Parts: sequence; structure tokens; C-alpha cells
Amino acid sequence: MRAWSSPDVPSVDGDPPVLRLHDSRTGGPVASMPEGDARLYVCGITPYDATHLGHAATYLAFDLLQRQWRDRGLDVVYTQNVTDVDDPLLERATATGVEWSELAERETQLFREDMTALRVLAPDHYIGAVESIDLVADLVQRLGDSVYSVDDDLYFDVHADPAFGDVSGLDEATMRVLFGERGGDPDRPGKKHPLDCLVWQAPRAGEPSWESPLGPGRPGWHIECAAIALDNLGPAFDVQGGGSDLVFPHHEMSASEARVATGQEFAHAFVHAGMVGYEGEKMSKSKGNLVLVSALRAEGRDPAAIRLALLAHHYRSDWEWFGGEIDEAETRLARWRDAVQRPTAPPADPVIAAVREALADDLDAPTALVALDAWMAEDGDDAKAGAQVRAAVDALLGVEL
Ligand code: 5CA
Ligand code: ZN
Repeated sequence: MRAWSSPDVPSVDGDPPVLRLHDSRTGGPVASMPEGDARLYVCGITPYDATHLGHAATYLAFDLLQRQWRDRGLDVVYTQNVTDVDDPLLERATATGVEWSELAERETQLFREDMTALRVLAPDHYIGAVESIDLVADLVQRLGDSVYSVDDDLYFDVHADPAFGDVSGLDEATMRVLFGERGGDPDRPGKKHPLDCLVWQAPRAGEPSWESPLGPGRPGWHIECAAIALDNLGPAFDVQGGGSDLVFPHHEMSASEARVATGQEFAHAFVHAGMVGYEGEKMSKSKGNLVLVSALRAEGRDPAAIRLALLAHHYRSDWEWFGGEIDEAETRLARWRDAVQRPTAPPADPVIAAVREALADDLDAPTALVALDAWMAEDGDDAKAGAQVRAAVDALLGVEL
């Protein structure tokens, strides 16, 4: 699939500190950060509705991560999927009388436009489920005996992976509840274990299906990401990312499938962004409590202010959008734009070091913003500092002043 175009990232002088990134699997910092190149997979959208601020916040978190890696001189290989065939998409298409593939293409295109406006770095590999049918069928075959059929649907026996449960660390009762709530079918008769997950779904009336060596059908959700990540990044890549709603079952299942198929670990680290809420609940397409990036843009909000409003929250925190944040961010943006234009300002090096230090501490953007606020408010006599700070804010935070 076509991605979108990435903004340029200026280089910043000086030596950035080593990034300490939180790994949800271990609950501590990622044990060893990549050197030379860094491979990142972030779970992409299911394109049945427009990008909301929760999606944007999650993609922004991994945008910050890439900017940190790039600042350290690493070459980043970034893969993201598009779940362009799945139950919720097909249900929405039927409910609204739109062809499912048209709905997927329309919302994917809007996502590209939103990501471009927010200056989010584009993936090197942007891959849809539909274009990955052969990859998925191949991976299912590599799962060998750990796959069994219920009617004509194929299931993965999660206990074929001795490390199953390692990503989320949840107990089985909690897993069962979450599995049922998040697309799984714990109560389906005929399965060996309630947590076994669908890898290939036989054709249903009125739904799309594809021919494959497994018989006709369509991919299960978790195997889609396992197949796309393994194909584009190989096993044992650096970071598997997404929102915290994906820790279980999605990232648990993908990791188990990949481990059984390859005999190697799926990813070194699992990094998750917190959930953005609105009107008292997680912002979600299924509930409809959405604040859309495209709606804010249509209101004439500056995308740089949307970005700043999201950066004011730590990526791992769960937080709620109330609306006033966008006005505050616009005020901050205007203040910063004036401040970097001053003929002289305080020296840039200390504030750039403070921003780098904050971001190296598990991508602590809110602390970076506070350090910048202080610099913007102080007077100084350095004639080059404005341009230097402007470039650093662009490179490290993706905000164009
Ligand atoms: N297509 C799958 C992943 S393979 C999917 O979860 N799609 S999604 O459209 O529902 O979500 C896209 C991304 O946004 C995922 O990483 C998800 O974890 C994240 N996300 C969804 N809702 C929120 C929210 N309210 N706050 C923060 N991130 C969210
Ligand atoms: Zn995924």
C-alpha cells in the first residue's frame, strides 16, 4: 500500500543521552536498545471510521520514539499494517450500505491526510491485510500441528507456545474476559482451549474470501500482524507497538504465533500508549465518542497545535480529552512561534539538552514542553539560538514553528 510522505527531520548538534524506554512485558526499561538500525512495527488502523485523537496520540508516541532513534543516528525501518478486512469493517460497510473495500480505502486515505497534517513520520512498509493473504496462509502453514480446525475455521493452539502469556503477564481468568471483549470467541464449542485464536476464517455468506492453500477464507486478526511484521522486519525485531488495548489478546497472540512459527522471539520489547478517553469512556469507533483529527482540521485548528495538545500528555498515561486543551495548545504555539523569531534569545544548548534528557526518559514530552516554555519566556543575547531551538523542536518533537 502507498503510505504518506514524511516530513524532513533536521539534524541537531550534540550528543543525545541513551533512551530509557518502558517495556510492558517486563514492566521495566527495555533491556538493550538497538544499535545501527532499529526495527519497529506499530499496529495500524482498522479503517472503518476516521482517525480520532486516541489513534493520533498512539501514532505520535511511536513518532517520538523514531525521532529519538534518529537523533542517535540509527537507521529506522518502520512497518505498519492496515486491517482492511475484519469483522467491524464489514459490519460498518453493511450497516451503511457501502462496499467494504471502498470504506476501507476512503478511511485509509483520510488517515494518510491526517498523519501528513500532523507531521507523523510515514512507515517504510505500509501493508494491508488484503495484500497479505498469501503471507498469512504461508505463516499458518508454518504453524504446523499447532493449528486445528473447527468446522472449516482454523485455530491456533496457544499452548503450543510454552511462553504464551509472557507479553501481558495476565492470569487466565482475566485473559478470558478480555479475549471475549476484544474480538475473541472463548465460548465457541469445539475449540481445544477457550483462548485458542482464529487464524483463518472460512467464507461466510455475503463476506469476502480468498482462495488459498488453506482453502477459501480470510485471515484472522492476530496472524495478520505476525505475518506482516515477520515479512518486513524478520523475527526478533526491536519494538512491537500500539495502544494498551492491544496488549491482550492481540500482541500476546501475534507473539505466540510468531514464536511457534520461527522458533525465535517476535520482538525484543512491547511498548504501549495509554488510552485517550472522551465523555468518560475510552474514545472508540465502536462507541462513537470521537473527536476526529479531520474535524479539528476542518474547524481551522492548526495541526501543529493538535500535535502540541497531544504531546502535553505522557504517552503511557490514560487521559481524557475535554476540548480546552486545543485552545491552550494554540496559545503555546503562538508564544513559541514569536519566541523563536526574536533577534536574540538565551543560548540553545541547555534547553536542547533538557528536551533530549526528558525525551530519553521514556519519551517524557510534557517535561520537554515545560523546559521549552521556560526558554521561550527568558531573555538572552544569543543571535543564533532561535533558529537552533526551532530546528530542535522540529526534529525531536515534530512541531514546526
Ligand atoms: N487494526 C488494529 C491493530 S492491528 C486496531 O487496533 N485498529 S484501531 O483502528 O482500532 O486502532 C488503531 C491504533 O490506535 C491501535 O494501536 C490502537 O491501540 C490505538 N487506539 C485505539 N483507540 C485508542 C484510544 N482511545 N487511545 C489511544 N490509542 C487508541
Ligand atoms: Zn496489529
